[in-house]
Amino acid sequence: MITLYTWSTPNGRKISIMLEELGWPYEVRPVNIGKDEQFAPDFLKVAPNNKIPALVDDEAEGGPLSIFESGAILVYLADKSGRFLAPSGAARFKALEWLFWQVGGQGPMLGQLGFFAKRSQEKAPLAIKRFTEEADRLLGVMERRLAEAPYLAGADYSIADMATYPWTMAATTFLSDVLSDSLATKPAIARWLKAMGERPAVQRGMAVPKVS
Ligand SMILES: N[C@@H](CCC(=O)N[C@@H](CS)C(=O)NCC(=O)O)C(=O)O
Repeated sequence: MITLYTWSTPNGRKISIMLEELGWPYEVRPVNIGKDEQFAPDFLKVAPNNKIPALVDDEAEGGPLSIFESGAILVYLADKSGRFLAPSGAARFKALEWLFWQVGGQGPMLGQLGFFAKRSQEKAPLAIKRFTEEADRLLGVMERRLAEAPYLAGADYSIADMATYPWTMAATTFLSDVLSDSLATKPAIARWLKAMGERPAVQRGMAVPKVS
């Protein structure tokens, strides 16, 4: 059995999209980060960085395995299933390149923009300017890539797309008042968002966890 510790935020949904694409059964353990449940001692045992997502695979090779960091979890599931990431060669590294770009760049920068422009009571103009410009630059990088290839890794849909979709959706919704001008000039991202959003597994993954 696979257990996914997650919340209704972009980093968690990367993994529920992948699990839905694989069609594997999994148990969802919601970790309400609005109520600081990510600091509970039991969660710390599987996620020492106190952030979702984390995953436990009871049937891993060699015994139960817990993994934190969305990129590591996606690579684990891709290697275990043999899907959505080439086993070797250039295609594998193209996908990993864009996966690391997302995990180290697009996600954190949009996250900081969300904090300074939306969630913080105090408005810090320099921080908002800095992260708006960086988000715009990263969306430009993504636009150029998707203008030359159907998916981030190239011809094939991969874990890099699954990682990037939830944060790009946040750019079009939660962050739309800061990023709508940037997105309006990016037709390749719009085409990719549409294609991604039409996948039933992506739709199901984006609805995890069910929060009332
Ligand atoms: N680099 C981590 C980032 C995870 C992350 O930032 N998760 C957020 C939710 S999207 C979180 O748990 N935040 C709670 C907190 O910061 O206390 C990953 O990719 O897994």
